[in-house]
Amino acid sequence: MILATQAFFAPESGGSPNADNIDSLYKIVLVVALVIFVAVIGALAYALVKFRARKGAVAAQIHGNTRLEVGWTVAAAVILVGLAILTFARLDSIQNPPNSDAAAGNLVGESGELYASTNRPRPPNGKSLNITVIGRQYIWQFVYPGANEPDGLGAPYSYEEMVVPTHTTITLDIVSSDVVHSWWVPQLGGKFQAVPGYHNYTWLKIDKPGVYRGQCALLCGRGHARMIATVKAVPPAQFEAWLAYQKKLIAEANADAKAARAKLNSQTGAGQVESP
Ligand SMILES: [Cu+2]
Repeated sequence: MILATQAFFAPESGGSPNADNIDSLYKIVLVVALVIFVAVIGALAYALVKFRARKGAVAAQIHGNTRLEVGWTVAAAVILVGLAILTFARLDSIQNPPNSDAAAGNLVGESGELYASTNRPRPPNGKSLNITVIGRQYIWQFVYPGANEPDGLGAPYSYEEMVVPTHTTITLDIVSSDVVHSWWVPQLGGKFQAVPGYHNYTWLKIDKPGVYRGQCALLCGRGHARMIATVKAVPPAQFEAWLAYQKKLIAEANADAKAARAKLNSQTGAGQVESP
């Protein structure tokens, strides 16, 4: 019951520290707001009952109460400033990733060596596993480190399901190849838009192996509802094996396509397929 109520009133969390910090910040604001709500509604209900219209009773005529008015203005301002300070104090742990744990794998490298950027969050030691998240109508593509060429060619990729190693700081570079999409796996942190021609950055760090689900959070066309996102966290060794296998599959598929192309190009006459 408590869990169900909590899930209804508070953001999802439990996957990554940034999501946990958003969740706890939300709950602090919620508790403060609840206390004020109960006090105000309680006072209102008390006044309604106590001073309700009665036969023969004459209402007292009150013209303001300076002490009370100054009191609730100052109290509200103090609460507001308090919450603002708390929010800014917590913002750092939401925006900026921590270092990977000692249990992280070998694939952790310098994060974001390709482009210098001021708004890309980095762990204190600058090392993370950087994954490019590409939104396109209507599927998410994930490009992992491990390119054969410096220009990124030959990098392993996957669609729909992002596989990540546990205990590792993952930085995400979110882009779009067509229209604006929105990357959001609630248990793993905040929502980030994938905007064509623009890079958005966030991060995640998962300690528990498991599957975390999300969905494109911005109406991006008629296939939007199918644009689901899954993040699967596995132990680092398993991730490295998966990545190597994925790379092998892609290399094999490319070799097959190359052979098929060569065969088509060598054909003449009616059998040759011309490009339209
Ligand atoms: Cu979308």
